[in-house]
Amino acid sequence: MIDVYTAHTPNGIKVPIALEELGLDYRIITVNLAAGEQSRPEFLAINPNGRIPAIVDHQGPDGQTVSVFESGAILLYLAERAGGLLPRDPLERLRAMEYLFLQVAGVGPMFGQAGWFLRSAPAPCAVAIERFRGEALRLTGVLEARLRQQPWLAGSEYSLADIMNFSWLRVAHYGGVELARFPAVAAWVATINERPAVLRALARVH
Ligand SMILES: N[C@@H](CCC(=O)N[C@@H](CS)C(=O)NCC(=O)O)C(=O)O
Repeated sequence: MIDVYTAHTPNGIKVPIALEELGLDYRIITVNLAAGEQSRPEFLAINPNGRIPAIVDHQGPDGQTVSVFESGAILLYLAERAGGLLPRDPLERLRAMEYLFLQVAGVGPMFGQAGWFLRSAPAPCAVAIERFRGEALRLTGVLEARLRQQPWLAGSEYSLADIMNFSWLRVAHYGGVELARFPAVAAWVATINERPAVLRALARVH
């Protein structure tokens, strides 16, 4: 059994989706972000960075209990544990890694900051909105170019790279990005939205 500490946010839905796709048993433990539960000592013992998602796998390496934080690390751990969501073809595997790290280092931070400055900043800051929304738009263009060439980010196969990026692009409007301008990304989001594993995962995360 895998305990998933999470909430219904772009980063928070990735792990349940991956677990559903891989057919692994898991239990959701909702972290109330508004109440600051991510900063409590018992949660910091699992993720010293104080962010969701994090997991505790009670059947980790050598049967030991292990905790993992950072969504990219968690999805790689789960993919290797279950033997899925990572292409076997070496070139496609490499592409999956590229788009996984593009999400972690680019798409997530840029959309996150764009959304914060657009919606939550205590005072308007036009230069920050221009910078972060501009980067979110540019990165969506990178995904658009890839998805015009290939059905999935790794290439021919759905992978953890799609789950990572989908989780942000399905709420692209949060970062001020209209998907009508990016038809290949919009079609890819719509396709992933209908996957049974995605529907099951979204119904379980609150
Ligand atoms: N790079 C991290 C980002 C995690 C993250 O920022 N999670 C947000 C929710 S989407 C969070 O926990 N926010 C709580 C806070 O800011 O205090 C990952 O991919 O796991």
